[in-house]
Amino acid sequence: MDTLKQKFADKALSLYTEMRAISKESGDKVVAEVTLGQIMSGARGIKMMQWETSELDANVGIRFRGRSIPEIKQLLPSGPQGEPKPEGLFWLMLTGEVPTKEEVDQLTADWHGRSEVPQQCYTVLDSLPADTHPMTQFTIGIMAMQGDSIFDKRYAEGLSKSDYWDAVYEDSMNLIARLPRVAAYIYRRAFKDGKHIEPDTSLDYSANFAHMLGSDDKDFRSLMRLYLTIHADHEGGNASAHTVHLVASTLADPYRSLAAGMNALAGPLHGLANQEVIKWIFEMIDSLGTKTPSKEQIATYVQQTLDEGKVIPGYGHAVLREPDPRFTSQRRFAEQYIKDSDLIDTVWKIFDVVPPALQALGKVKNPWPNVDAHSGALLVHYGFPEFSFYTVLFGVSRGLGVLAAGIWSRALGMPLERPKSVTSDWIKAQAKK
Ligand code: FCX
Repeated sequence: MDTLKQKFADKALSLYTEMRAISKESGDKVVAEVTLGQIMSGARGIKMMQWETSELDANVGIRFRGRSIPEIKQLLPSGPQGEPKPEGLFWLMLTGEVPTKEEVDQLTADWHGRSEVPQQCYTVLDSLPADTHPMTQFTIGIMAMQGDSIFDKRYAEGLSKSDYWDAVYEDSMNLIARLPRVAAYIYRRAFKDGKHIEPDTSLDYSANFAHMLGSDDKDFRSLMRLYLTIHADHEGGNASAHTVHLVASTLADPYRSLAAGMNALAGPLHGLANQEVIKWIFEMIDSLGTKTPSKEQIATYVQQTLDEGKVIPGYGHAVLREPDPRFTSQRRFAEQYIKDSDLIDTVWKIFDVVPPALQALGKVKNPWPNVDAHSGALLVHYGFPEFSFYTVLFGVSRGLGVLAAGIWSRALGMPLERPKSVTSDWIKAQAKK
């Protein structure tokens, strides 16, 4: 067994035993109340699942195994310019330990060794019109590889419950290894006339992904390391993570559960917001007739968007109540690496204008930017203006978190998820009580 798998197995076995005992001894303990308002507003704040890899604090933002984004930037082995490698985050999420540089290098090599994408995936993608939305292609590409599922095969042969995690681990590692190649294939066929670029396995996961997309710029490689790290996980309740968790709880294999989660990520209130942000900014620039709009012009355009009954993409969050540290880390990146970009200046002006405009509505719980408010401008700067592809980048990263969490779920023997629903009659009756 490789080092990562062995470390995980040791930790998971002892936590499994501990959790079983807690469930037996304290399973009846009441820990929370649920209001009618919560039931009627998308289950906000209801604690209803266990998720090992990260936890979201409304004010601090995401913590991966207890470490905030500024902390992981300090702690995790990094690329040459200091941005953390997502390989290290994956290790941390699975083991709770910060890996050494050697351990991260081993993981990079392991993923390279698993990264061959089966021909049928390319054949299926090639059968789709090239202008099929990249997220649709991504989900179909993942499903086209499902026949390779080790979990599926071993389950059919009579896999013991205690070995579920092992097969899910193998599928998850294979999928994570393959996702950048599938994503790059989609990008190059949709936007670069199908001129594909072979992987370079001398590079780390992120730099190789950047290379296959078509850029060997060292700053873009750094951006990819940061991007793939900060988008990976946001605790379990967000729509993509929760979907993966729910589908996997039926013992659907990682290919099926990840594909399901990617469809959730493709919604405009979730991951698709990263394309919506840049689309909205481009439309604003067109409408105002200037690439350097003033704050006053932006404020007028924001008001117009709100008056049309639309949301301002990239702002607001179901849990966060402060500017998203994932936004802030991208801003810091731009401050460090990018000089004189009108588009990035515009993103920063929007940051000054939108929060007071949303606060003035009196109903928006979080007027601050989320992760999607900044990423598009960075990608445009590095030569990737094709915004319909952006959510696929988010998806490659999100795969790391949700698949790591999925390995934990099977190792801890988590059961089929089945919360209770109620009808409006029940709600009316409760309201009268
Ligand atoms: N612009 C305009 N109105 C907004 C808003 C925004 N950015 N954010 C929230 N509101 C509105 C809601 O639409 C709701 O209006 P309603 O009562 O008339 O239906 C009201 O404010 C209260 O919503 P609130 O409780 O603050 O927010 P929710 O938890 O319901 O929704 C999201 C959270 C993220 C869906 C919401 O803020 C939104 O639509 N933002 C824009 C889309 C976006 O950026 N999504 C990406 C989120 C995330 F980071 C990710 O998953 O990638």
